Amino acid sequence: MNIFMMLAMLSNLLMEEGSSGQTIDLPGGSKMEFASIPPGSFMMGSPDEEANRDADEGPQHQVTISRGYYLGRYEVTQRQWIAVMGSNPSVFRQSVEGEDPLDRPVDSVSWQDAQRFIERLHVLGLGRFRLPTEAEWEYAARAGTTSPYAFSSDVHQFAWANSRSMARTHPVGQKGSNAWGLSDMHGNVWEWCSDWYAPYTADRAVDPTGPPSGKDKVFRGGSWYDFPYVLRSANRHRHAPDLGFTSIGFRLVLDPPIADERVANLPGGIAMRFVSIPAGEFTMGSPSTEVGRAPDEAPMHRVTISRSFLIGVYEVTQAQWMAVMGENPSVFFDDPSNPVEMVSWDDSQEFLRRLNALNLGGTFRLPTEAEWEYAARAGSTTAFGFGDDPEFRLLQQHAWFYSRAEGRSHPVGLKKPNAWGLYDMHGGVWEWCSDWFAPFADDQAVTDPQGPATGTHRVIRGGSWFNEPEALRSANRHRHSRDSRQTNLGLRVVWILP
Ligand SMILES: [Ca+2]
Ligand SMILES: [Ca+2]
Repeated sequence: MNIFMMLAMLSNLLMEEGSSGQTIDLPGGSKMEFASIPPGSFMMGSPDEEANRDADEGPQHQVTISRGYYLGRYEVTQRQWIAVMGSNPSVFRQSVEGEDPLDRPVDSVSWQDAQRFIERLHVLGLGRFRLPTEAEWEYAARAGTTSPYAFSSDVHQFAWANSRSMARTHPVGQKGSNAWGLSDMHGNVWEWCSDWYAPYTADRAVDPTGPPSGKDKVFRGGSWYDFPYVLRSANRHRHAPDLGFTSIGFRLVLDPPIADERVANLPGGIAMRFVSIPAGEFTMGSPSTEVGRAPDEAPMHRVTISRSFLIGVYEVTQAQWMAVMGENPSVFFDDPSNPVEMVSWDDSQEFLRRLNALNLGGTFRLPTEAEWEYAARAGSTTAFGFGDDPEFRLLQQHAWFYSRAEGRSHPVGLKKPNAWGLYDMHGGVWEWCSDWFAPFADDQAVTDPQGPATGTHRVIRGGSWFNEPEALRSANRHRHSRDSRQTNLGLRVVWILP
């Protein structure tokens, strides 16, 4: 092989390396690097014969990770935490020659603190971030291995652990990386996962997310404080979500952007923008601990949305309603970008009938209640798409609601979108769903639920400019008779393409 062939091969390798990750620029010039993790299957947990194994690492069971994701190459550092949050909760800030303390992982952050960090990243509009599920974490830590660690050499060669850590954390990445380009999955600091802790079952699982509620959150990987065997890929640990420790930090998942946007061109040059929502699974309803939660949001149950769909980026505006219907019934009619209101559920059906008659391809309809909540959550399990916000401090950045809306509706899209690019899912105007209202039946998992066949009221969702913050939560349910017209009630459209 000549030198040019070697250079060509090397540049190919570099290009593959470059294209297999993502880099996010944080405020103040620091960066956060992510490695691309492929979909696949693995055996989660440890075999009975693994040395120093804990009973809760079994039974081993097959887990499929159905979609690729990006996982932080490193634990979140103190520098990154400061860039986003403006403060540093870490204990290990001492100066050591040849080391920048800010390159060490942030420590002493609770699971809830990690959520606040994620919320802040969302507010900054830097992408769709979350903690890894426990399954995603172990899958990535193993990087294809089935051995106790992702490495075969001495533990201290590849991880900061107990006797050689000098009783502190170290700058991330000093011990190299596993086969998938991830550093310090073993040791340095433990890493919070999104799951509530629960014992395993032997069942095969696809994209498990843990139980819908619990007492303790999972963290993984062992730390500077722990004996080497604690750092094993399968080892599980847990704590209450409001506690921080000097041995626990976290790393983040970056989900791929949802870039698939479609435009329906209405008469008169009026556009209606839609974004593609992926098929998937989520937990519908809210936990009893959620601030403002109502009894009809229970029981929580798993819902599968079996096929992707397009949903309006915005509530239907008055301009769009007029383009299709030729008239504007709204009370707040001073701006055509305001959401249409004073439209009943029956009116919305006539709007959709005429919209479908334009033959723009596919079918337009209202979202089901399940599709609506799935889209509002945008992957979140918190009270709002952007986080729990129990004191409603962040809500005004995302939504129009009572006490912040000056007693009226406002143009769509002025607040921040959720992680899937949807505006005003919280607040603005309530949005009609296709379902008749009924209590949730039970906690059994369901696929593409449509609501009952008959009823007296249609579901509305999301709260409005006239409601208190509690009503704007993703799980909150409300209803009106199908002929009811309100100044704070409109709609958003789903588009199903063949
Ligand atoms: Ca670690
Ligand atoms: Ca709304």
